[in-house]
Amino acid sequence: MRILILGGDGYLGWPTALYFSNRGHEVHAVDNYLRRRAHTEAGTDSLTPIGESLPSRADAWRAVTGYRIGVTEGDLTDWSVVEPLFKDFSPEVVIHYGEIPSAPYSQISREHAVFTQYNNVVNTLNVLFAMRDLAPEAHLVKLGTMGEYGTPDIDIEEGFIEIHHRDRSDVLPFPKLPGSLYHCSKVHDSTNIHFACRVWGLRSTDLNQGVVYGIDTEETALDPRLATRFDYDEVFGTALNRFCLQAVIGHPLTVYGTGGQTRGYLNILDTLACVELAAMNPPTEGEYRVFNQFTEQFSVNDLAELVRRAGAEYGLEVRVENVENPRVEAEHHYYNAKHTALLDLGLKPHFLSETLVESMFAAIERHRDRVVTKAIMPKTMWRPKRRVAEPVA
Ligand code: NAD
Ligand code: USQ
Repeated sequence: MRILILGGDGYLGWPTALYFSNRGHEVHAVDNYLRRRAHTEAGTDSLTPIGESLPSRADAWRAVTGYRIGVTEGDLTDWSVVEPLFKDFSPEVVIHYGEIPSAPYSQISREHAVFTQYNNVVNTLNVLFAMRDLAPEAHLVKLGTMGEYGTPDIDIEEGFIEIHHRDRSDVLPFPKLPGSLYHCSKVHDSTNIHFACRVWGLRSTDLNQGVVYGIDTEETALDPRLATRFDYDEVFGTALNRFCLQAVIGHPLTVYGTGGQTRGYLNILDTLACVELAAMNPPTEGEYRVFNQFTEQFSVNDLAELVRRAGAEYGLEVRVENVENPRVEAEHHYYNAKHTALLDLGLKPHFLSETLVESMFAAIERHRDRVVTKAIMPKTMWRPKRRVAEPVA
């Protein structure tokens, strides 16, 4: 199949490009290096050294395997990039990772919030119009997030819920309670994609993904030049990846608040498997479906305890510290999210284990000299600073 991968230079996009290319698909990857620029501006970098550009990464892939990945270096908010891309490549599947993925980034300032929502919403709108006019039969596999639902006090369904109201009932989108302005951008995307399916007849799978962990995939492990990025800083690093790095460098694990926050998690290997299952089992014309993409749910305390235990086995002395929670989020809450659609399609999950955590310790140790320690502690606060009344002269 002809598979277009948007955000193909990113943590998940690059391994996805390799995965499909390795299975004989024609792959084209697009990126504008927004993520790399955000790190340069903040004085941080991926722990793992990554190829200097998409073309150089694609050259390395060709040298190692003989397979070719096409690339475009361009901004998806720019129609003059998106239109020729769809005209020339004529994708059958569009896998859309190409957004700002960070909740803290969107909470840094007004400018960061506006940029996050502009970037994510506008580039997805461009993709929808390109599909409507140039690839109406293609299947959009869009990366959404479990964080669109928030933590309601009821079970979370996969995208839709049957509501009975004053003697009538209907199946409607599950209510959304996004926890950051980044998560809000994903809700806006979902609304726009659902509209495009209902009104233009497009077909799409919205993958509401949980938090991803892991470093290596079958393909990235073939050669150091094929590594994907791995981030641990407060803005782009995610919980378990951060905890593993903190354990290796002897930094206390940064549990925010009391640590009861519970989320869905999955191994990066399962991200690839889920995206493949979605791509190979497309929805019908006009269908908008939602899969909850995670394999297990954990509290932050569960993760910290697992890393502490694995550290003890590995010979690391791991300390856990409850730091002031920079976010506004429930720390004690009910959480039970359905996630059976991908299992029904055949997903065989890689569950989290001490062995996996220990393999992450080993991979992190190889690059520990690259760690920027000052980027670890959280600085981005969700609540605005209180205004203090001006003293009366
Ligand atoms: P990432 O930042 O590593 O990858 C996104 C890529 O998209 C980056 O390389 C970035 O440069 C590119 N990009 C952003 N805006 C673009 C634009 N306007 N034009 C072209 N390229 C652009 O993030 P990731 O962790 O790989 O996440 C990929 C997707 O999965 C995101 O949409 C994210 O919201 C979603 N997601 C990630 C996780 C996770 O734990 N990593 C969990 C749930 C959902
Ligand atoms: N947390 C800590 N300590 C840390 C880092 C995080 O206690 O050092 C806590 C957070 O407060 C939160 C939980 O761990 O309660 C998860 O935080 P995270 O930073 O790992 O994940 P999040 O901000 O939710 O975002 C990540 C990805 C995002 C994706 C989302 C899926 O960056 O792209 O949308 O996971 S979900 O969480 O389901 O919304």
